[in-house]
Amino acid sequence: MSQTLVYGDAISTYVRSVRLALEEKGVAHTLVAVDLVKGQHLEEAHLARHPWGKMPAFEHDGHSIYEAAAIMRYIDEVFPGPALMPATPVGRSRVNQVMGIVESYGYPASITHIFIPRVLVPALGGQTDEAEIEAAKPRAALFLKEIGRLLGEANYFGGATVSLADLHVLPVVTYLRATPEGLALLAAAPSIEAWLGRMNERSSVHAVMPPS
Ligand SMILES: N[C@@H](CCC(=O)N[C@@H](CS)C(=O)NCC(=O)O)C(=O)O
Repeated sequence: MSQTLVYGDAISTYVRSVRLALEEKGVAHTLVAVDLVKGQHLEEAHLARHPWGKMPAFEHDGHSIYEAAAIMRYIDEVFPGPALMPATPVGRSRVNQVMGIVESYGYPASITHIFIPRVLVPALGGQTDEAEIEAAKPRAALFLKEIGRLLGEANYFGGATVSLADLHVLPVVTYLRATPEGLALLAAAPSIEAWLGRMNERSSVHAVMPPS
């Protein structure tokens, strides 16, 4: 039987997105622990899987991939279960656009420059750079505004059913919401708050992102 392996830390947003895709497809997988806080992603064993020193890395049937979006698209195409990409080119372009926004703008603003300095740095005994957070807030606000605009009146980013875009956005917005700055920004984004409520009812989310 072929093994499905995700290398990474359960707290990582991108590891979570990949595992959410596997859960939505109903695919059993093994999470091979790579401790983010201990810096194991920069050790030789992990650099052999991911030369850029990031997570996740993924293996299935002897095929190795890194880059969360590429892994998620592979999962959607290879495994049976509900389609996680829309059937139309317009729908797929919307999903791909939202995934690109997460990677290029949403993650850096929300995680790198707000969640990490506000939550992780002090938890590890460091000093929060308040100016870094202040500077990131307009970008995080624009992220929420744009994904809200792209969601429109739909229940999910790809339309009526959950898509890879929803699974890419969710861990990022969840961590953003765990900061006072994110909570305030989300108060001004009611459609994203409502979407979060829908997403948080899913069994995949309960499996991969237990409330902390
Ligand atoms: N472009 C990569 C980004 C992955 C990434 O940034 N992962 C974070 C964890 S969520 C990481 O490995 N951070 C470690 C570091 O930057 O040192 C992907 O999409 O997989």
